[in-house]
Amino acid sequence: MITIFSKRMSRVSVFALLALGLCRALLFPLVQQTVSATSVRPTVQQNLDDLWWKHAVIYEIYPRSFQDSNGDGVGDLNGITSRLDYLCDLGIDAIWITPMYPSPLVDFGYDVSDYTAIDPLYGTLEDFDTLVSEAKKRDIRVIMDSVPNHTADQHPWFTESRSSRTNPKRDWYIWRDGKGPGQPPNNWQSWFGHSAWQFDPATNQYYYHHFYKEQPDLNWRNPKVRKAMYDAMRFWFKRGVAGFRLDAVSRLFEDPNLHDDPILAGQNAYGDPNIVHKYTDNLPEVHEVLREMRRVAGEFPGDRVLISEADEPNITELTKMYGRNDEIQLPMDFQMADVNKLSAPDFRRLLDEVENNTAAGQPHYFFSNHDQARQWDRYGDGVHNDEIAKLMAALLLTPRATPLMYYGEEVGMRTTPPARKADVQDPIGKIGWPTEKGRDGERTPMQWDKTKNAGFSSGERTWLPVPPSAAEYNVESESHDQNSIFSFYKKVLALRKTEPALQYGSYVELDRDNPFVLSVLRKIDGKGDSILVVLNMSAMPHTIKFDLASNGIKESFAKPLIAAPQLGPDATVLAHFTIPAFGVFIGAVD
Ligand SMILES: [Ca+2]
Ligand SMILES: [Ca+2]
Repeated sequence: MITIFSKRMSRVSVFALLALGLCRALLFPLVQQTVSATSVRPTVQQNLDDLWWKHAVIYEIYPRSFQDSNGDGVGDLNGITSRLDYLCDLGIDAIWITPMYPSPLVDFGYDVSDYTAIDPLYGTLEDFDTLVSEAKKRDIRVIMDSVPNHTADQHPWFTESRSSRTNPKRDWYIWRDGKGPGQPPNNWQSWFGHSAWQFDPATNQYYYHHFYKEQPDLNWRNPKVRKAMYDAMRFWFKRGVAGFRLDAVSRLFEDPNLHDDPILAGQNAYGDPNIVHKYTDNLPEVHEVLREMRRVAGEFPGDRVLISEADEPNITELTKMYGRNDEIQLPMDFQMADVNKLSAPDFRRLLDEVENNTAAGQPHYFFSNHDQARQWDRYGDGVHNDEIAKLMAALLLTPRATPLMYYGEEVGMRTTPPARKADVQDPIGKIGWPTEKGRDGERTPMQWDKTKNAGFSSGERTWLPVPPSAAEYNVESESHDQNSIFSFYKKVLALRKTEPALQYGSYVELDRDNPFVLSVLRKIDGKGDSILVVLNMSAMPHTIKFDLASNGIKESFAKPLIAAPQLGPDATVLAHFTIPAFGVFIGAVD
């Protein structure tokens, strides 16, 4: 059960109103009547705008799967626009939409053939402009994906580049001679298997591709390439996008001397020798480009944000992404995402590391995305998955960080891989079946309601099947159930907006040696209550002795704000605080 104490939730402070912002003010005109929004917005609004990405909740939308507006079975821009009220009501501040550019769809949009257009499958530029302006009315920002490492092989730049060795765009890509007949220039491997070099008979040279052969890498050492890509970013900034999520940025540069990568023991899933991508990943030149991209973002008002996808292996590498506050504001933290087990010590250590990163950068956490199996089953134990889904929601939404949700996690969507090879859409799954079933399982249509295709599409067929779990796990059904995963997300997201400590408060880890329970205090000195978060990551109840006097807490018990399951009045006494199996407690302490 989830408990929210209505007395506290009905408290309307000036701060809460400001934090609620336009989005929710639109939904609750009564609140506007209580305190005039215009009379209180200016001073603090300035502050909030300066730091919008530090207190925002970002929501990733996989556009093929969110909402289909025209019955062709594929999600589209107008579909997203039609669901903005839903996102607003949920409490989302920004949406990141994965690529919608024209694309041959070899890698479902991560092979771009035009950086300044919308693929007709998803709509038109006018539809995009409508989405941005409608989102703005609800105080929701729109973040685009940027795919700078490579283009599609159908991009006109590559068509030109491959046409002759003397073409002006030849040097926009990485072309090299082979070592000899049938021998690629070196041993570099593609992320998706086999040699990273593709022979092109027209000019008798090889081109480099870190990903599929249909995704030739751009040559970021060429200033003309940089200018073209930065101009593409400017094109979208001018249309009002709030920032970019930069795909695969650590792969922007390769060793110009083509050193072979070191070989390791064993083979990978594609049957190739294991190697370290030493000479094609994380070269120092990457940071020069990130600084340039940040300057491009800085040409526009409104504190545009850069988010990076970079699978950084440790905190040192992750910290480099921030630069000196002149590179990425929000580097996605893959270490947190990929703990892959419920472990209080592991999460405590990682949260602590990022919290104390030497760049003082803002942490950016997520658990699921379009490349990762969904958290419902990845962290679930097969029995208590719904309880654990709420635990993971609290773990995502209560630390001092900018959280990134993935569409559908709020209703407990699970990974549903294709049952037959014939149904596989993701090329990885086609190559690797049945060992590797690809990423279709985490990209299935959004589960809105119990109607046809779960409300995703009126078409006869959807591009991926709607999972059977949609009958039970969907927005409509769960919104009528106070104990649902969806209701839990809504309550925690709402609490973030009303409790300053959850948005801006410091982050203090408590009971640090506990092997099962993660306990955290969020606190702003002299401003509102402190918030105690207790997450039991084990299947057994645990009793904890909290002594918070040194943290300036005078009361001897915590007042529950959200708890799942509900706790009895004795349970929240700080001296012997009892948290049930997989229990979540979020409470106020003074
Ligand atoms: Ca459609
Ligand atoms: Ca590259």
